[in-house]
Amino acid sequence: MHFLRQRDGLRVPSSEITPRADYENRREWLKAASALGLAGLGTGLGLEAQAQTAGPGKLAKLPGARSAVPGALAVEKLTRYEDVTSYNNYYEFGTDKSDPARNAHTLKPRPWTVAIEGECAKPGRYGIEDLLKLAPMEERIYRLRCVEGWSMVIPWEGYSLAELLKKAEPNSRAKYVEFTTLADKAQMPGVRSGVLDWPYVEGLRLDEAMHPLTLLAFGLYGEVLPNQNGAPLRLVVPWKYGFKSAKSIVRIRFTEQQPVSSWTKAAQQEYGFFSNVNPKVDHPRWSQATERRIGEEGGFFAKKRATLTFNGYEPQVGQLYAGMDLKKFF
Ligand SMILES: Nc1nc2c(c(=O)[nH]1)N[C@H]1C(S)=C(S)[C@@H](COP(=O)(O)O)O[C@H]1N2
Ligand SMILES: [Mo]
Repeated sequence: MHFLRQRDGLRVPSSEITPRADYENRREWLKAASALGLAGLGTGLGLEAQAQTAGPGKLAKLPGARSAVPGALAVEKLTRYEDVTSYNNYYEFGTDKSDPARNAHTLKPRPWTVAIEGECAKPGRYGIEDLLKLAPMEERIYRLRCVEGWSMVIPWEGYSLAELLKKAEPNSRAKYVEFTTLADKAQMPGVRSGVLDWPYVEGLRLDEAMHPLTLLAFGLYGEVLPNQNGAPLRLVVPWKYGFKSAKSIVRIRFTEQQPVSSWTKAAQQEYGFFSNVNPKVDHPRWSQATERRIGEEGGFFAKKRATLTFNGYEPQVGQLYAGMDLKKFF
């Protein structure tokens, strides 16, 4: 099924089976909103929260209220669930795009614990059930741009990572946040290969990690994350290349020094610490000016989209990098 999100925030499945009650509710809400002079205020009001992206009914439901965070709802056609869950990068399960969907059934997302450590007043360990209840679940529609030159538009369920980080009360020495993900040979066949230096480690500057758009995701399409997409919890940092969005996180550490990410370790000249999506800074081996939207390929005539600075999130995150030379700090 394809879903369209229209400018007014209405979401219409292409099969045109929008539940009638939902539609009626919305009409009522629009009437009420215009009476109050609220029309055109956009997302995040009243009945918006009722609209959910229909899931495929494969995994446990995980509904999220439509997010009110500015920029959190991309107005774009969603990538099909089938594509989101069968075309993946998750090297712990193999390096082919089809490997994670085929191999990740051995990942055990329960029980699961995330350790919070380092430069903070309240380190601790959180079980997945507590994390699910830590803050209200929101639905966010983000563009995800892989450094390889493809992109998707995915409805995620989760909440701002800041909700969890602030509970730990980072101290004045905390300048960065390091994320470590599971590396278990028993569950992950790819960890026996030397393709990366396991475990997979990523990092963000503290202000990037605290930005409301930085999402701690537990689900997609209204259901819990499929294993291949990083169950039971992962990051989604929409203005950065996909590899910054670490899957199946087991440890979060506040640090004074800039963390060394697995991809930087593998090829320092190719994968910088920031890795903000930037059409003007090419990867040493290929251009980053355009991208291919998964599901839109048209063979020989495939249309390429222009890649946007900060993946289109410049209004929200541009000021984080004011005065920085983005060619140097790539
Ligand atoms: N642990 C871990 N996280 C990871 C990766 C990985 O190989 N291992 N791949 C990254 C890359 S390169 C991308 S593009 C995204 C892909 O997320 P998706 O498969 O859910 O689209 O996950 C990122 N997170
Ligand atoms: Mo990627």
